Amino acid sequence: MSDREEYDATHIQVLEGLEAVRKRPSMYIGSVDGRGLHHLVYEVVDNSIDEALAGYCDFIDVSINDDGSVTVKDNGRGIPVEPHPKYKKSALEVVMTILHAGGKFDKSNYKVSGGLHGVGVSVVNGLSEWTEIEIQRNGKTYYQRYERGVPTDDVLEIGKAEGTGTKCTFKPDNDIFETTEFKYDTLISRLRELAFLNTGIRISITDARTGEEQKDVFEYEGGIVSFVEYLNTNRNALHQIPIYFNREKDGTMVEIAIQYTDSYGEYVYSFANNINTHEGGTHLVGFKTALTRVANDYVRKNNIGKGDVRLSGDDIREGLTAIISVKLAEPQFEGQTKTKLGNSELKGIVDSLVTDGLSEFLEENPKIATTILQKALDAKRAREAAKKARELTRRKSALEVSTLPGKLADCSEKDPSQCEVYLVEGDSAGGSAKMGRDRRFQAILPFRGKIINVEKARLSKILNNKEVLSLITAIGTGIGDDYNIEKARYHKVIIMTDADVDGAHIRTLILTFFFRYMNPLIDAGYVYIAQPPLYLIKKGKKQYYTYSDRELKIKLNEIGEKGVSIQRYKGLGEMNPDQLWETTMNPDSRTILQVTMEDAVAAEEMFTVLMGDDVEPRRKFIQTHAKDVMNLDV
Ligand code: 0RA
Repeated sequence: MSDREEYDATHIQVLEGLEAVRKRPSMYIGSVDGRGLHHLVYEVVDNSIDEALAGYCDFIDVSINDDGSVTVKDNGRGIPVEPHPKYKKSALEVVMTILHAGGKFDKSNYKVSGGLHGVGVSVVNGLSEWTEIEIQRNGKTYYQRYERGVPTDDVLEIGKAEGTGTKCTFKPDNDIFETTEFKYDTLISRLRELAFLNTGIRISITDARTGEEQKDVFEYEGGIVSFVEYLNTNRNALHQIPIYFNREKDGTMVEIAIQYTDSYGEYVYSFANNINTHEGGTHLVGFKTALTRVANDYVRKNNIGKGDVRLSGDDIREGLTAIISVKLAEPQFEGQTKTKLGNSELKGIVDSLVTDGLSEFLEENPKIATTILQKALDAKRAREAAKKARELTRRKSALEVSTLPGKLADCSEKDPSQCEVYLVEGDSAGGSAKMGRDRRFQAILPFRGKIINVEKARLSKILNNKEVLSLITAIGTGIGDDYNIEKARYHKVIIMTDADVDGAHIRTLILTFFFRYMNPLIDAGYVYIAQPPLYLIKKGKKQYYTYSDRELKIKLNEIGEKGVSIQRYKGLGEMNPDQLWETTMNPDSRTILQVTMEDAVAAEEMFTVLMGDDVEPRRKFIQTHAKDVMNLDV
């Protein structure tokens, strides 16, 4: 082939590649909703993280700009701009326009990201209305712009440069995404997580949108030890400093940090190459196996408890907060959501690290060891007592009782996939919802007051709570180990609370309960949050509802502010049935937020910070996040 023909051939290949991305965006980024939108940012940031892990970058700056675009800037080596030997054009242009081209220049790069998101920055480019890249390299600044993935010009030299780095600004395409509004809080939790998982990188984020200005900087010298301390902010630790061990073997790095608290939950998170392995995998299995074995060995050797005690994995993990982070060259991601680590060698590596590290720790800290193991023994006794009580009474457990709660106004449709249940705070709102609903497929379960905080109690006590019980029977799936998602009576469980701090608190309590005991319900995508309007604007005969302060401002600008009256809804009870239906319940006009498991850590933060004993962190959190709490997107 002549150069010309070769150029044409690659040109066509480029267009076809990005055309495919635009035609089937979900194949590349999972979805075109808010989640997919945020993945664009993670994709670009991942490339900078790779550069940092290769040892060339220690600073990443993310900003949401006023025009809705996002900029990611790093101080790495800068994407090469020299001509690419195969494609006969700037390497930068190749990376930006050819699918899967990224990172192929430099095999020695220790690429750690690229499991879930690693589709390449060209995908981001293809799904953006426009993208602008600035590279600082060789003492010069280079620039290229693209529109829907297509370069508008060659790479241009636009000035001098002092250091090196890459700056990428992109504006997600409205034609592709259902929403193009970035959420600061969603970005924050992932960026904070990345800063915890990669010690020594400073990651800053700025929201430069009018009315939303804020900035945060994350840098954790303590790495995952800081991560565990952070997760336990609001819990009472049984030992002051988290236990930490790490090991490197054949290019695979394993790091573990653990800390016990007096809570009853288990908070173990595993990561592979910075990706949260929600579905677990070999590293997690290695961890759990070793933990249970070491604990039992210690109990036997030191004669803790009386007679022949055998702790189960659940016993020894009660009150445990842990991060397991592995970095490896060729991760195999398996499972339904590709978040299960499959590499078999990891089981042994993690097992032996935990065995050595934890045995040593327990031997050297007998006091802490006794405290931890006493707690495990308590857990075991509680479990056994609950089991005995069940067997003795031979009474069908409350969960199996088939009668539906009296407060439930059920729907007439029987096919669960068509059915919705609204969990409504307060009797008066419950009344409006009952009148306003479409009774064919919408059920209403009103509840009063605060439901029990499941973080603070064992299951047996939780089941004494009336509100929780009616929730369980209405949903129909059972809870915990006996969970059966097939029995779900509704495929949409919609939490509808007031748009104030109390409402947020109640919603968080319910979510905590779902998160801990009905996890598959969230996983199945059945849990939603209703979005009642915050304001009713009236101008002449026209009425408008707006759902956030930002939307209110925009609407007021649009309609002019003369002769306008604004009503702020304090509670659902202020709306009449028709209004409630129109704004919040009518499937044709409402917005409901699907609750996802994607960021269990963010949920965890929300739950612990809001639910903890300490009033001060909660007050602070609510003050700084009041509006996000109301717009919770777990
Ligand atoms: C490959 C080679 C080199 C740099 C990069 C990739 C690179 C990519 C990105 C993406 C975002 N920030 C980045 N920074 C660097 C450099 C090879 C060399 O200079 O020898």
